[in-house]
Amino acid sequence: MHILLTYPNIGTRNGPHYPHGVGSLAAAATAAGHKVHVRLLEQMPDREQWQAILDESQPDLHACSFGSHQWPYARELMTWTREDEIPTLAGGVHATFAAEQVLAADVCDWVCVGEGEDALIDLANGMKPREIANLRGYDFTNPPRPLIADLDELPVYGRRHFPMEEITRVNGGEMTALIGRGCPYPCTYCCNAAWRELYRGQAWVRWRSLDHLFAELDLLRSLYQVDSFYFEDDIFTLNREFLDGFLEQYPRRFGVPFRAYLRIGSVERDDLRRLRDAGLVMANVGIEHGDERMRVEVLGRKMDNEQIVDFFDWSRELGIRTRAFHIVGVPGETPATLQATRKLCRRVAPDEVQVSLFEPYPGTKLYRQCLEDGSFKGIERDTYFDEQAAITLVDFPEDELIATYHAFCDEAKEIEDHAFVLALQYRRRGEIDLVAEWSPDCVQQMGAEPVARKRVRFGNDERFCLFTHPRSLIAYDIPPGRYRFRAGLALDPICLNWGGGGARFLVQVDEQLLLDRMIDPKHNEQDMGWTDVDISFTATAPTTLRLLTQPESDDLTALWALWGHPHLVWEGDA
Ligand code: B12
Ligand code: SF4
Repeated sequence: MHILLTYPNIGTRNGPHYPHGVGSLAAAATAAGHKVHVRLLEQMPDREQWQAILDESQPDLHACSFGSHQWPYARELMTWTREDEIPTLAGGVHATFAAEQVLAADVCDWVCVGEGEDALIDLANGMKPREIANLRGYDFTNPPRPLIADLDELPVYGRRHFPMEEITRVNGGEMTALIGRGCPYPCTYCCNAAWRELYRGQAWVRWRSLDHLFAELDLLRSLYQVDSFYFEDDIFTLNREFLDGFLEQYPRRFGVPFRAYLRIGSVERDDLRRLRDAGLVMANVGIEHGDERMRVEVLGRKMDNEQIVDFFDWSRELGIRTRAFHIVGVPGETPATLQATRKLCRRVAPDEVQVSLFEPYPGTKLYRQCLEDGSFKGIERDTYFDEQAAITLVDFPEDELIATYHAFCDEAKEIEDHAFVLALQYRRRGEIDLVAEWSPDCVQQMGAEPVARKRVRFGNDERFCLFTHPRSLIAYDIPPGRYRFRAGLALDPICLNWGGGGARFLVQVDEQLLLDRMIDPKHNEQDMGWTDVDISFTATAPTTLRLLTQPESDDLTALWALWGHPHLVWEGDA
């Protein structure tokens, strides 16, 4: 059977990514002998474009996967598919926990409640829908089937139905993977508690074996350019036995950096050190709320502010970058409690700050509560980074909440900048670090984009950089002395797959040209990564050191030049 698997990722602001659930369905259906066509939709097609997709794949079945924010798009796509009389199955987290709503819209034939691999295969194999466990129709609700207890039974899959080259390219060479499924914590805003409830009596939290995981990572590395991995599981460190094995074997077998989600309270400083030594370069963590009472009583997250502060301090000391998530406008929020979140965020200064407006997801405790107390407005938002709140708050007028949310988002940029400087202080190398010494006053000329500071990594080599869009001129006043100027020159990896040419990097002291170097990795492979330069010079009087970048040609497309860890080493008096 030809199965068209679709995943609308429209309006989420997430960018193209590999959806693990859809991948697992594609792998399972293919292994069962079916012909799978996957379409990841980043923009809503119009009716004609959708028809072209249907005509191209000629599906016998349309299987659509979506979360709550994407339900309105999925609804439209399924309506159009039905006009062509193609049977349609809806599945995923929204269909699972809002099955009534999906069926009430009357846009598909069946809904899959829960894990979908075997249900999809049964349907594709021609079994009667009424006999397929997990399926719901308009006049029947079949019993659930057991969870897949052993995840190693699932195929090791090379993701060939997905545009993986494009996905890894736009994500800077990062390849995502899962080490298991599920999370055991009771957070009231998250679907994990709902999944656990659905599968009560069974082990919702499961892990793959290391062998199964590593076989997948090996396969992915053999098929695609993988510079780092990103383990997108809810919490990476839950299974200590798995973790110990991973930390021991991963660096030897793979040796590329990785990123993961951690939970404050379930990792100590030494765990972080071991993770860092194995390659963890970035930890994603939920702070969610700064008011301890709200965090525990409303969100169901048992952790105190002291633990949160410790976690960020440890990470900074160990050189692990952090990305922290915050939710604003949760039930019971007041201006004072939101202020507490901003205050804590400022205190811990994550390297990346994400602020979102609360959304009550079907199946969660807070969803039920917001329905019962009448605060749920019932609006459809395609993202939680929105201009509208999903619920009405008694003590926080909506216009004030939205204004404070925006103020927090603006403040987040300042916090990230502060985090950059703090991280730099820990990592400071070289006697005069020109990234640390930099201020906007040093910029005497800049191109289409502002000169800024940025952390950039090629493989394992991350550097604090000056980021410029040629033509640019950055100047520093320096005292007399004998110096060495050292830096790594590169074009930002995010521009490598675009057109355009290279950049010339020039260093001048006292009008004397010390360096004139062209870097053009788009046409010259050996310019990929950092090109290190080391130049000696003497300044007999106070002088100006100038770092210039120039475009090679008039084509300035994606020409982002980096001075990686530029610094001066003091070698003595002139
Ligand atoms: C990894 C992850 C991501 C990744 C990758 C997304 C992905 N789809 O893989 C990224 C970072 C990109 C992401 C983004 C977002 N995420 Co997210 N994410 C997760 C996480 C942690 C794991 C998802 C996963 O891979 N599970 C493992 C796979 C195997 O399970 P699955 O996807 O549920 O699929 C199975 C079944 O649902 C079913 N199924 C799925 N689709 C279909 C279709 C058919 C036809 C059938 C038959 C069955 C079926 O079968 C699959 C295999 O068993 C979950 C939390 C969780 N534990 O589920 C949150 C979660 C899915 N995310 C969530 C949210 C809110 C988001 C964002 C909106 C956040 C944002 N920044 O805007 C976006 C939305 C992106 C999108 N287009 O949907 C919510 C969704 C809540 C909801 N009701 O919609 C969750 C549940 C977390 C939470 N808060 O509770 N996410
Ligand atoms: S710890 Fe994270 S993934 Fe686990 S239940 Fe809480 S919010 Fe969900």
